[in-house]
Order: sequence, then C-alpha cells, then structure tokens
Amino acid sequence: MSRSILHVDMDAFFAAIEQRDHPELRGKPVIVGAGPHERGVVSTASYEARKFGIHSAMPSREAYRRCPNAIFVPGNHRLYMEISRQIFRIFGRYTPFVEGLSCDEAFLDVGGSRKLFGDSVAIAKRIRADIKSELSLTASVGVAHNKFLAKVASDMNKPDGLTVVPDDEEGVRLFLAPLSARRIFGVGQNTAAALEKAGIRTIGDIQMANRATLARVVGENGAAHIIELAFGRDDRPLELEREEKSISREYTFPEDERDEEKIVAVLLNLASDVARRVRKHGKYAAVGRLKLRWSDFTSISRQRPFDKPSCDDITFREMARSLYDSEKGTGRPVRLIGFGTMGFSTERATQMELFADESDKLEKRENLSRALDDIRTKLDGGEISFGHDRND
Ligand code: TTP
Ligand code: MG
Repeated sequence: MSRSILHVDMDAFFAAIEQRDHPELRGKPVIVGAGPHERGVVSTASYEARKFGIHSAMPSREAYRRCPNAIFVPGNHRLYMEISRQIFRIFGRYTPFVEGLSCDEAFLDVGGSRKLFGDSVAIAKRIRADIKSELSLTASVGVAHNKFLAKVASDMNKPDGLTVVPDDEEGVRLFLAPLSARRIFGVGQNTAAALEKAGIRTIGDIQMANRATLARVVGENGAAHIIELAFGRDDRPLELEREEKSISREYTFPEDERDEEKIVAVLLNLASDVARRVRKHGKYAAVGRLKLRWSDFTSISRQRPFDKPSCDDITFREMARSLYDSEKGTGRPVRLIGFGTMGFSTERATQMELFADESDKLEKRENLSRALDDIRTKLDGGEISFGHDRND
C-alpha cells in the first residue's frame, strides 16, 4: 500500500495567528471568539487555554469560569481567510490534488509528486517547513495510504506533529487498536455510549468484536462501516473542486465599432475585470485569449501563454493589448470583443523556476492589483475605472 495521502491541519489556527501577530499573547491562554461576558461561544483556544478544558464551541462565559486569566480576542476573520489562502498556495506547490475541508485543513494526494519532491514523508516535512518559515505558524500532518488514516494521524501528535501510519495491514491494526472508538467518523456521542454499554471503547475492541454484537448496536450497515474503518480500510477518493476551465468576459458594442481607441479601452477594462475574478478565486492563469467578432459575424480567437502564471491587471492588459495588436489593421468594424484566461494554478510559479527579477516584477504587480481590490471593496462595491469606462 502506497502512502500518498497527507492530511494537514493547522494548530489552534485563529489563536496561533493572534499569538504570532501579538507577541504579548504568546505562551498565554488565548481565546478567540465571543467576550467573557457575552452570549457567544469560543471559536478556538490556544493550547495553553485548552489545559483548562476550554474548546471550540464552548460558551465564552463557561470558558471564563474555567480560566478567568484567559485573554479573549474577538478575531479578524478577513485576516484568517487571507492566511488560509496562503496555506493553500503552499499546498499547491506540491500537488494539484487538494481537497479543502475547512479554512485550515485539507487532504493532499502527493502520489504524483514524489519524483519531483521526494517521498510523501519528505513532502510532508517540506510543507510543514514552508508553513513555519513563511507564515510563522505550525501545522500537524498525517501521512497514510488513505484519508481516514491520514486524518486520524494528523490529530495524534498535535500541536506541531508529524505522524506516519504504517503501510502494512498488521501495522495499521496495531496503530488503530489503542485509539478511542470516537475517532471513527460516524461514531458520535450517542453511538459511543451505546458501544460502551456493549463493552466497546477502543478501535481494538471493534477489531475483536463479533459482527452481530456490533450490528445490534449500530445496525447492519453501521457495523459494516465501523468494521472497515477499524481495520483502516477506506477507499474514498479525494473530492476535488471542479476546476473552472476558463474565466472570461466579453462585450458587444451597441453598434459596430471602428474607433480603435474605444475598442482598446473596452478590451483593457475587460482584461482588468478578468484579472480581478482570477484573483478572487486565488488563482493564477497560464494563458490569455482574445476573442473578436466583426460586423459580418466572422470571429476569431487568439491565445498565448503568459511568461509566468499571472493574475494582475497590468500583465493581463499587456497580453490583451498585444493579442489585439497582432489582429488589428484589417480595418473591419468590430461587433464583439472578449478577453479570457485559462490554465489555472494556485501558484504564481514554482520558486525554482523564477528568476528573481521576473518574480519581483510579477509580485509587485500582483500586490498593486490586490491593493486596488482592497480599495474597491472598501468603497463598498464601487468601481474604480481605469481610463475609459466600458460603456462609453
Ligand atoms: P480546527 O482545526 O477544528 O481547530 P484549531 O485549528 O483551532 O485547533 P487544532 O486543529 O489544533 O485542534 O478549526 C480551525 C479554525 O476554525 C479554528 O481555529 C477556529 C475555527 N472554528 C470555529 O470558529 N468554530 C468551531 O467550532 C471550530 C471547531 C473551529
Ligand atoms: Mg486546526
């Protein structure tokens, strides 16, 4: 059995970010969520706070009762989501096969990445190291040959743990045996209580239980499910987000248009729009494409790769302009113009591949574009237009 699945889960995610950004919170019980005298609940607690039995979803008042010295912070979800995107970008360096489970947690299939980066354990180490050095945060990782085992493993040595599951049947059986039956998904509080009445507490107990006993507690189907998992058998594939194949925009002129300047102005605005949407998806595009339809309804599309996967306005506009420049001169009036991009990745480029200068330029352009995105958002959905408006 080949170990190719990683389960990565950030440690005390929101709280760790607060401790990272506010050194005075380090080493202290920190609670992100509702205030100590408010009605709401704890989003998460630092490991220091967990010693007091505080956990996610506990009412904040209860958390305060358990640890009056805890520091409560309301949290900054926008920041957490941005950091989540950065983490997923790191995953994308090592494999395109990523199933995100939440903002801080994902399955990765690195089976096809081993030639490039070394075996699965080496890849797990690299991902942990990247997260630590670039984001100053820790992640726990489980390495196994299926999703269930990888997820169980990532949780076993939290925080900052790396756990590798044996890849032979007997090794798996022994690995799982001491763990609580609650580790099996589908075994909630009620099922666990019912199992316990039948003398079953650990996964090892399930391994040794007789099927009929289990079926009496959880039904035939439940028993089949629990037994499979108790022996670490799980063949669920990763659920990959269905990739959007292209992001594009087009514009039909109200009347056939001959004015080059107007046509270009519209095109550049379309390119900016597309760039914004690509950024919003956290993607980088490999290829730019121009579409033109003339007044006689003949149309063409022309495409060309970017030098490096890109997502910024300037690069998209340059591409749009250059594709258009190679087509103009026919003098025919234009009916419709469009710009689109394809070939998405979550990384600008692999680090090795980029020369420093080129990388710098793209990064600056990207940062500038993202800064403009922020301003646009702050203007409450208002648009800043570059040069001409699309509809003039
Ligand atoms: P988790 O991964 O469940 O928890 P965690 O990262 O804080 O701690 P660890 O993985 O080390 O046990 O959830 C990730 C983030 O999601 C968490 O930091 C806060 C948020 N969250 C909530 O807001 N409410 C919840 O009930 C849970 C479980 C998580
Ligand atoms: Mg986590």
